[in-house]
Amino acid sequence: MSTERFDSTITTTCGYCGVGCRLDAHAVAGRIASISPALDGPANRGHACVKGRFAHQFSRSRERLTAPLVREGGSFRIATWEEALDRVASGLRRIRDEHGPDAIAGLASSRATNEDCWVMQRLMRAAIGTNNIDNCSRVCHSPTSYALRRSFGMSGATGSFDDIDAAGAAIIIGANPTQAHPVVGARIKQAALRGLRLVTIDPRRIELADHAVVHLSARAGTNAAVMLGLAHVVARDGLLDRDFMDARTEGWDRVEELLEAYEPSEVERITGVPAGDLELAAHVYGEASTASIFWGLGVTEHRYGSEVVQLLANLALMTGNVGRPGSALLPLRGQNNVQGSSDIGALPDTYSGYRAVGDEATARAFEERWGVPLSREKGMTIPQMFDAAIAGDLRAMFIMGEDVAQTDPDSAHVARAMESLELLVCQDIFENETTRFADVILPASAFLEKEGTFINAERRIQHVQPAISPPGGARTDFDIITTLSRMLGHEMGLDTPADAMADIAALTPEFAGVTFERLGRRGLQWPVSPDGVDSPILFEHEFALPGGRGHFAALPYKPSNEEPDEELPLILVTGRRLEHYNAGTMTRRTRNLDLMPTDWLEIHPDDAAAAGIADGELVEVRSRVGRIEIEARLTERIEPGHVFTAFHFPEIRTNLLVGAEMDINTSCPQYKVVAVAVSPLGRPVAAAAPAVLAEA
Ligand SMILES: Nc1nc2c(c(=O)[nH]1)N[C@H]1C(S)=C(S)[C@@H](COP(=O)(O)OP(=O)(O)OC[C@H]3O[C@@H](n4cnc5c(=O)[nH]c(N)nc54)[C@H](O)[C@@H]3O)O[C@H]1N2
Ligand SMILES: Nc1nc2c(c(=O)[nH]1)N[C@H]1C(S)=C(S)[C@@H](COP(=O)(O)OP(=O)(O)OC[C@H]3O[C@@H](n4cnc5c(=O)[nH]c(N)nc54)[C@H](O)[C@@H]3O)O[C@H]1N2
Ligand code: SF4
Ligand SMILES: [Mo]
Repeated sequence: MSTERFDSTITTTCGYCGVGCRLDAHAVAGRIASISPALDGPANRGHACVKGRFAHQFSRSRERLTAPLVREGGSFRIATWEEALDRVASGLRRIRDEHGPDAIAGLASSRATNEDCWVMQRLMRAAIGTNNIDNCSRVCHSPTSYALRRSFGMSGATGSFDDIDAAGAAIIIGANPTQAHPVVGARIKQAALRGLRLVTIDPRRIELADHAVVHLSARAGTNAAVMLGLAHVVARDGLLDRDFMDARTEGWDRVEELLEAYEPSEVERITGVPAGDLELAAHVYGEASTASIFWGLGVTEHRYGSEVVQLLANLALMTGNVGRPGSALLPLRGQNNVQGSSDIGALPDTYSGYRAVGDEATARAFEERWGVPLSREKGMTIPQMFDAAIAGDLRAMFIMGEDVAQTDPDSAHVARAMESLELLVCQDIFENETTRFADVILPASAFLEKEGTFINAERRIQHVQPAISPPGGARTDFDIITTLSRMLGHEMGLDTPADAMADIAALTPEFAGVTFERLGRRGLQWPVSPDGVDSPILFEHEFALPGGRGHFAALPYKPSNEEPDEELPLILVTGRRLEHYNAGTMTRRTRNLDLMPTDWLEIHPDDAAAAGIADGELVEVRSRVGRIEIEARLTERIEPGHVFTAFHFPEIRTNLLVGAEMDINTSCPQYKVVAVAVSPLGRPVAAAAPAVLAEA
């Protein structure tokens, strides 16, 4: 495409998923005219998906928030920035004075930049005085972060997407890359066509299963048994890398003992995976000279999600498949900047670089630079915040870019929490299910409208640049938060996002050498040394734990406590669709709505027949905590006993069904196993309204 017709072209980073595609955003008359993939993007190499490339019309949707809104009685009215920010600052000040700083909590947005999230966590810690700050990593890959820190000592992918091309074999477990990380999905598919030997593990026959040597259709919730079974066969059949294990690991003895119980036949009984398929998969991984593991939420969003990630790390340690090109552990981190929002410390228990808030030396360094005393107490996680709100202990929440009322589990419980707050401030680009409960709504800017950095799933810090300006009176997240901090008496002294990166670099060893100039067009993978050298591969010579060794974890399989029974005989699995993104606030305001105007429930023909359900029929789905209505569609690509849907449409309200079960170590919700009953309603499905784009 010729660029002569555009007023400007800016290279920036996609604001949807964690692949981190570099995009050329072309503007005409202050609007995005088109987006094309940057040829030199290190993750995307000239490719992009239907979201990054085409889903940009939301930026000038007539429904964008362009002025602050304040609640007056039962409705909202437009307010000046001065009035709205005054209301926020005086409300926060009053609650802090009357109930203490821990009566206030904030959420940083993993859709926003590192610099936005940095000032947000600094607002909570330094201006308010609490560690009550969290981000959506809690409901996503917090188990990955926890487990990688325990097994290896650092919370990030051990390699890069380029490892796809150097790998002889790969396991993809609980991830659906062709839908959720499409450019990586395409790279994996291309590699498979060239000979990469794939193992896929999923209760659904995902697209990449068609390119796999073997697909293991394990029952949802049984990943631990599958991983222990694979490890059993690797050990039994002499596929261990003894040199690597001796030189670089510890804790094998207890694992070796544990593995005895996981004979393939026993694993078949627990998981439904045929013993022969399990053995084949173990050999595909164990015999390759380079082998990588990719995983997603089908691993983490479970009661024992963090333990399963430790078992993935075990398998890599047993075979020496870590720290080399082609041998990587690659968690497919979800949001464009969920890696970054966590790295920079928008978490209740850690400062940037995952250093504990109780660590005296770290806390002192922050106090010295910021000039205020800081709390040594861990703050609340997102689910703890909701419980505390209902109990009356949490009085105010400041939510920047997260639609908790749609996307967090047990929507009825979340709604109760939101209603219990004295003050709810939402800072977003659209009204959403959560802003309904707000007292003040602040209009912010989307990724196409601001400067900063995102960190993708391969730890790559990439530059984000504005292609257009914010609409109407909307301001950048950075501007709003730093202004508010000033009003609360903490002047951050950060005029630009680049200043915030300097603050991060000064306080965070992994970011020591990061500046916007140094990022260039390819970005830098942390840790970045003071002279600017980055780290595409971690743990080449030693792990980041005391003593330098990787840690085996002896963790047995335990069943989830959300087992189906006679009343609720099916397992509901929830996840993603290609065309839409999470709460859908953005993609539902683009032509992607034409591609997918509404959602449906996937059900196996055998289960449908047993329940008397025809293809296309409206059904009721009932769980222990809620019910929804949705159209059923029959498919043989799902394992009998399971049904599947996504959560992108507020009118469907999938999360009314999900209960309070969560990962035992990180409180990541168990979105992936919900016992349900499905029954026909005998009413026709209402025709979906035709997509109308309200562009301003
Ligand atoms: N199009 C699109 N892309 C997105 C997003 C989006 O909303 N839309 N969201 C982004 C975000 S925030 C994230 S975190 C990522 C998520 O990316 P993924 O983790 O790939 O996405 P999911 O579809 O949630 O889940 C992946 C798979 O896990 C499987 N699964 C469920 N339970 C189990 C189990 O017990 N065992 C095994 N082995 N598999 C299981 C499901 O069947 C599903 O196919 O995607 C990101 N990219
Ligand atoms: N049933 C079920 N539920 C799930 C999941 C599942 O697998 N199953 N997955 C969970 C996971 S992994 C995740 S990550 C969550 C995601 O859930 P959310 O984080 O709630 O979803 P998003 O749609 O990504 O975006 C949140 C909000 O950010 C706003 N926004 C976008 N960009 C910006 C910005 O630059 N600044 C500001 N201030 N706002 C912005 C959007 O308009 C939107 O309202 O959903 C979780 N919910
Ligand atoms: S793959 Fe992810 S980062 Fe790339 S264009 Fe699509 S949504 Fe954006
Ligand atoms: Mo996520």
